[in-house]
Amino acid sequence: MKNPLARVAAIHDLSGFGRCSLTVVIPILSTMGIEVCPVPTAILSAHTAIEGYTLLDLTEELPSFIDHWRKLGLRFDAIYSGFLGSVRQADIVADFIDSFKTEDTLVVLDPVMADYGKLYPSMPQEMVGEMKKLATRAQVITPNITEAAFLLDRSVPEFLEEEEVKDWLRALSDLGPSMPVITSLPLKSRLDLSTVAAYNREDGRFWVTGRPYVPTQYHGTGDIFSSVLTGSLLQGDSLPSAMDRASQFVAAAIRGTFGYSGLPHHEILLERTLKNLNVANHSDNYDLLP
Ligand code: PXL
Repeated sequence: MKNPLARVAAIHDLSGFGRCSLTVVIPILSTMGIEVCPVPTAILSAHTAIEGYTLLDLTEELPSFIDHWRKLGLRFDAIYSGFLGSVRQADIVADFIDSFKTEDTLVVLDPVMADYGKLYPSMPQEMVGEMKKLATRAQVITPNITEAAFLLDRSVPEFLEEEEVKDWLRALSDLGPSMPVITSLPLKSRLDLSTVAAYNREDGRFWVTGRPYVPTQYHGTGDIFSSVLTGSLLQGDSLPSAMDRASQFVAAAIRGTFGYSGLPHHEILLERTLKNLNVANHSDNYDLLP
């Protein structure tokens, strides 16, 4: 039977403090009218940018957890994976995709491992190869520019010309995904914007959108972006519309936070902006990448 509401298996960590991964995936997709079934990869006291965090790796628990879902015969409209608690979990996620993916399942991989030129503190170098393997199974992949560089064995660029962006997107698509999306893109002609670009291999078109750059760094914005993108695609939006909605929402969430002073942990005040996801008339603001 078809699920009455779209249902997503969300394979991410649960960080108790610091709004990222499941604590943003669940509210965003729920607000968009989508059921979220979390597969928690690890439990942390706070995300790994907050000093002193604790991490309980749930690798051992996952096979029986997932086996129960197999026995229940659950069906998913999307499988959306993000931060993994160990390198071994990549094989578990691959196995999950192989057993639950049907012709109609959207597979989204956010290859969470790095930002600002560096791997996250808990990420071993081997995770890069594992994410590459997982990319072969995904339709949509949403690396930031640092993660894209790791996936492609390239160095993180200071800026990129339009033609180079197309080359990066084509190279990501060669790893498997028909719809690669790169965030935090340093596009030379738009360095004043926080830019996102995407490629749809099916029709050969490249897309770009951006929002005025805000001079600060927040954690969890990649998770927010990928969650809105996933929800939007499940609601039937085109790739550029979904990319644009996600970019617009992240920008609104950042501006809803930036005005406050004295927030020590660079956290997005997500709840202030969540209701925007239900605003009826989203006006699309994307371009073809020339
Ligand atoms: O936002 C990505 C992310 C997810 N989960 C954990 C993290 C991070 C980034 O730092 O530490 C635990």
